[in-house]
Amino acid sequence: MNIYKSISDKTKKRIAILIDPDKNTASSLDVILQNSNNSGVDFIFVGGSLVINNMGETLSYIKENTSIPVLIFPGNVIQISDKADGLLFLSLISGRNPEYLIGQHVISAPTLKRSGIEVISTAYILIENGRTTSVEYISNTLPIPADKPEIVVATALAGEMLGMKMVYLEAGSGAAKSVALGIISEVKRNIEIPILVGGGIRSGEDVSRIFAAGADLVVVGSAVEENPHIIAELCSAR
Ligand code: 1GP
Repeated sequence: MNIYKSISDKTKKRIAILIDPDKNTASSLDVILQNSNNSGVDFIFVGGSLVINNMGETLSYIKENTSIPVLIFPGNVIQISDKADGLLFLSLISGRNPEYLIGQHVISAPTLKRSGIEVISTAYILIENGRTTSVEYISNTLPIPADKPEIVVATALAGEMLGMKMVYLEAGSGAAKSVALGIISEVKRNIEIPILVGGGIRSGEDVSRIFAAGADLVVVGSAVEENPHIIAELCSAR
């Protein structure tokens, strides 16, 4: 399957559930996967800022229990695996840390090439949300201030002009506030490539508003970890 082709189909809105291998046991994974299968989740993302548990084992377990396409959402190079269908090749372009702009990419590129999984170049843009997030701390970068939409737009445009295939507007996992709707709509007005939005999204209502503002794909992690039964509500907001 061509994952990018499916994400860039502008006639459809997509829901991705984010699974952090460190925060799930086999039994909590089972409930998430059952709900995802029953509700028609579009993608499963797997990853996190840290990830101490075995990524390969979690990916294999997920693949055995669902036919939903699985993408690695890598926090670093050790999360790379050939057990997924694809990988978001994230460059943290809101930051100025070369390691997360290009360093980890150089180290992982030969392995990714050999793996044969679909690699999707993604402009990863971290936006301030009122609390320090793991990605901010681990990547040692500053998020873009939430009251500077013009900087977010300029950054997204630069990502598009550099040839990146998608933009991911990230408030950070467990964000106090998700990315402001005004920021999403401004980015939407300015770029053509698909827009992914994640961080702090907690309900079907949140999802509807974010889609209406212009997102093509919404990513939800923490709210699903706390209550996997919310997946049906998230999916019916498409
Ligand atoms: C984090 O955007 C994702 O990278 C998901 O965030 O855990 O807050 O849903 P949440």
